[in-house]
Amino acid sequence: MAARKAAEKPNVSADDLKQFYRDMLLIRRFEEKAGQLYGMGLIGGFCHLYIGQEAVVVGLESAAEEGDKRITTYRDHGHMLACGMNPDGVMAELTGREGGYSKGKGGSMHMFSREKHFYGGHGIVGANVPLGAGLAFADKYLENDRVTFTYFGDGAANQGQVYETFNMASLWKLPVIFVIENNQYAMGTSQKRSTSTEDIYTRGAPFGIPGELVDGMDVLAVKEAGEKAVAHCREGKGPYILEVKTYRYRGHSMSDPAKYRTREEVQKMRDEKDPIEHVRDLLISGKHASEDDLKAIDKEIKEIVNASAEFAKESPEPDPSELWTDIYADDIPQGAAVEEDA
Ligand SMILES: Cc1ncc(C[n+]2csc(CCOP(=O)(O)OP(=O)(O)O)c2C)c(N)n1
Ligand SMILES: [Mg+2]
Repeated sequence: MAARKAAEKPNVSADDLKQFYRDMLLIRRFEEKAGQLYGMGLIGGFCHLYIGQEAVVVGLESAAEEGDKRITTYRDHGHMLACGMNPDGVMAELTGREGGYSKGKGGSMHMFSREKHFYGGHGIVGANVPLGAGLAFADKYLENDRVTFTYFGDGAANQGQVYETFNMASLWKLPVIFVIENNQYAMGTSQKRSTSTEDIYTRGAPFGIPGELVDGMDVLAVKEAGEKAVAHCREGKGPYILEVKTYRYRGHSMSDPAKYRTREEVQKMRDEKDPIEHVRDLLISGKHASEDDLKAIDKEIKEIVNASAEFAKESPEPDPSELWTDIYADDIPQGAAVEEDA
């Protein structure tokens, strides 16, 4: 893993640092609560937690502007919270309730928010990558300067459709940032076992797409790289690849025997590279916050997360008649989108 270059010289204000701490902690506590509700049988189906990877999405969201888009995989709760979606609606969707973002019909992997330009939540590995380029194509067509963040994993990076997408995105100079969240495992398969090259970010080179390796446990390094990639896209120079090296602390999904790595490996990462502890250290050592300030933030986050769990438990299950809704679009979405975005 790359050294924490940016740590010595924070490129942000004290308020920004506190916001990063808050945003990452919200994801961590939310995911811990989701894990608990899963254990209690309140969440069914698949559930992939983002614990350990928080700095990736929080750093990149800090480089985004209003109107920019994001699309990701099934490991998606962190992306939703980081772009400002309501924790109540996300938790209620996890528990399959009416108050959820997909009215309880989508679950963990299938939530969307047009308001926050969050385009899912996709269960098929690699399949969101061409969709992300499609979102960027729309923005190019509409001649605005928006950028699409398209997130996928190290495992997904071995899929053929990723390279078809690289080709077209480069040919048409689409404003898309391909964010490879390299957490070093694809389900139970390590990168070493499955991937021919160590540096995945170089794989855009044959298509003329610049790429960069980023320390994904350092939110400041991620922010810096994100800003560079965003500027590249907004200037009309086409796509950019960020391989963000990170680590997930929990299993691939809730049903993972985790036989492919040792407890010591996970513990070492937690002890030495934790992204939230990193920002906590910067805040305390730089005297930007006291222990009491951070305790107050912890308390506030805990309340938000507890409230989301209460909301999720109290929200009713969807009415069976909902089975027949939201299957086909009622209007012509292309027409509506053009009008709205013009
Ligand atoms: C096309 C396809 N093949 C296989 C699967 C099963 N599957 C789900 S997640 C996953 C591993 C993907 O790993 P990676 O891209 O590194 O993402 P991570 O889970 O580490 O975030 C696999 C093989 C799937 N969902 N879709
Ligand atoms: Mg992975």
